[in-house]
Amino acid sequence: DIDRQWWKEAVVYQIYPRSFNDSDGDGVGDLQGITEKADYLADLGVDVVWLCPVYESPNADNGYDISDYRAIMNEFGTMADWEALLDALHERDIRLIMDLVVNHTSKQHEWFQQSRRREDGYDDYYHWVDGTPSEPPNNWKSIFGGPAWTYDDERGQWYLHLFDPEQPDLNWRNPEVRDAVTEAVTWWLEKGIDGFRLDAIDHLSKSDAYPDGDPDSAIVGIEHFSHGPRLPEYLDELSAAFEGYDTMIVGEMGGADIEQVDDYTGEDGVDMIFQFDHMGVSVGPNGRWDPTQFGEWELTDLKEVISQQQDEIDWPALFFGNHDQPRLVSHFGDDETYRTESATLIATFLLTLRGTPYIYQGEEIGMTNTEFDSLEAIDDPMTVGIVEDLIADGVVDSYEEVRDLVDYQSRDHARTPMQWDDTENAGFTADDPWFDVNDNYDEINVESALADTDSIWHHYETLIELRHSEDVLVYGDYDLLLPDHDQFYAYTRTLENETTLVVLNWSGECSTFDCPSVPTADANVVVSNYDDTPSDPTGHAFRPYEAVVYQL
Ligand code: TEU
Repeated sequence: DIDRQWWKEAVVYQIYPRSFNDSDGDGVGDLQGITEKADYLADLGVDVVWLCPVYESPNADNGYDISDYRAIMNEFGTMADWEALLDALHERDIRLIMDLVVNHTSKQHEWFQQSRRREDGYDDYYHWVDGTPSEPPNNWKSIFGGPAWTYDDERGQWYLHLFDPEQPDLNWRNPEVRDAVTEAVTWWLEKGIDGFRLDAIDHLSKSDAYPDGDPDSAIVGIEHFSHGPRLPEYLDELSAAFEGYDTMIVGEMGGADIEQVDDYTGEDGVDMIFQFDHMGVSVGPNGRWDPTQFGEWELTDLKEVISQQQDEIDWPALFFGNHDQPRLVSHFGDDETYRTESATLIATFLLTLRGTPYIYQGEEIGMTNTEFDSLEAIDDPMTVGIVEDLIADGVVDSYEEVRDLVDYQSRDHARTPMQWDDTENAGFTADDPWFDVNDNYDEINVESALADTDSIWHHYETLIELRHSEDVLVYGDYDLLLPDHDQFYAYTRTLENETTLVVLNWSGECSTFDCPSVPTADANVVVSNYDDTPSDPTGHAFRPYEAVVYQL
């Protein structure tokens, strides 16, 4: 009675092409660079690649501002290069899902150009509102800082952009917009891809009018541009385009509550959703960019959120990092003394929870956050926009005062080039990289990880293999143990008569495990990040970040 789906049994690997591998020495990662690493991905054992946007784009937001949905960005190569990549992956039984950004386009997209000129058929493609150039239509803020509205002199109206001014929001109320999106989706499916990651889809539907938002909210207006009234209808319509194709569709919803997720999945929706509550345990009530409150988190809070996701979401999308987040070992582990131990602990967690796991490039070698000593060193429009707001609003006086927050939170941490070896530029490029390589590449790199059988990389490989061979890890029920313990995160996964126990000592201190409700006398160690873990966890003094999978 298991509802088997290939995308439930899959492990996904996310690639940020700009920073993955540069094949032609221009300092920018590219499609041929990924193809060169197809064997690398197959060796790691992943089943699906999620490719961040590779479409034509002026790169105001590194490809999340698309100017042509059916063309490849010049810097990344040609359509033939893309086809070669698809073939190389398929030959190795790796599927490919594309990132689809349809909440907004680039300002350079011809739809926007036609719309600002009020050309026939395109007049109503974006959110245009009358008003004087000095006063935006309402108080909504962009998720990237600053107002969510920009006045367009050419058309003489304001347009809405929930992200950068270069990313105008499409008007999904217009059925022609929805048809145009469906056409682009179908075009890619016909080219043989295996699905999509749908960007920022919680924002597709906006409130009917454009009323002011609560001025005290961390993102002013969010209640009017997240989970709008017509979102289920739009997703239902979009999902019709996937019918008849064997796809996996994962939607990103930065603002969805756990309770909302299942409303958008299933027959009339997508297969699964990235829900973000667990990423928020380390920030205060004012959200991610409050310079007075960040970085402290409690294991008991993480347990509560993850357990709620495990218990309430039909099929969770599992992730602890992506291209918008700090590096997972810096965020949830110890990126200094116990980097290897804590990175392997998080890997054990990711790959033994119920749901589909997503690995972000570099996690498999324990890549860490970097440091940004000035605003000029930052590429990410979100970090720049937010810091500028904090300074303009007088919350801080200078970059120096917000630097710790940036060093903790910037999206740029995830975007430093992949560290392949210890040669100059980490083997990422022969030229100057578009973005600085993290200084620690001489120590943290793929080449040395592959050579060391105890490395983080080999731990991922082992865990992926285990997940592929054990249904219980994919489909088994999740039951939390010791909910109030502040060092151990422990749980069982159970399927019919099989039980797996996972014990994670999520701390730099030793602690003795004792959980009378679980019979451990006949336990066996299946995987551990220490090589001499005894078979019975009860009474064992777990060492810093010791992470063990047992068969009971
Ligand atoms: O991110 C969307 C995003 O920023 C939201 O999740 C946001 O945090 C949330 O809705 C606020 O409640 C995606 C991409 O992953 C990111 O790289 C892009 O910059 C962004 O969309 C715009 O395309």
